[in-house]
Amino acid sequence: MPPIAKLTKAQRKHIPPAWELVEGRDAIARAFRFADFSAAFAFMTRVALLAEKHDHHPEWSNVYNRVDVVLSTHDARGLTQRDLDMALAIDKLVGNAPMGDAGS
Ligand code: H2B
Repeated sequence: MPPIAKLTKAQRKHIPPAWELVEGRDAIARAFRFADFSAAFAFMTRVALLAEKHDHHPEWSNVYNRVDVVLSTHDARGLTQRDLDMALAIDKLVGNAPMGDAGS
């Protein structure tokens, strides 16, 4: 992958609203909650396919029905357009699924 610039202050206004900045590092996070483990893992499988397609991979953890996703571009040591694209693609996956959002 070619080098990519970190997001400017102006570009950061376009961070999708469901995502929050992580304290202490240049990254964004969103917590998802699902009906059960099976639904959570199905979501992770779909995100994994997206990650391979985008060649951009999340940091995440899963406990039963909860999936915590952190996005940051390791090659740039911070947030880039790749993270925004990935966040939007993940948001699109969950759509309006009733249990797709764990809130904050
Ligand atoms: N994912 C993330 N989150 N950041 C990266 O810098 C990154 C990645 N780089 N996935 C990709 C893979 C790189 O290592 C490969 C070689 O393209």
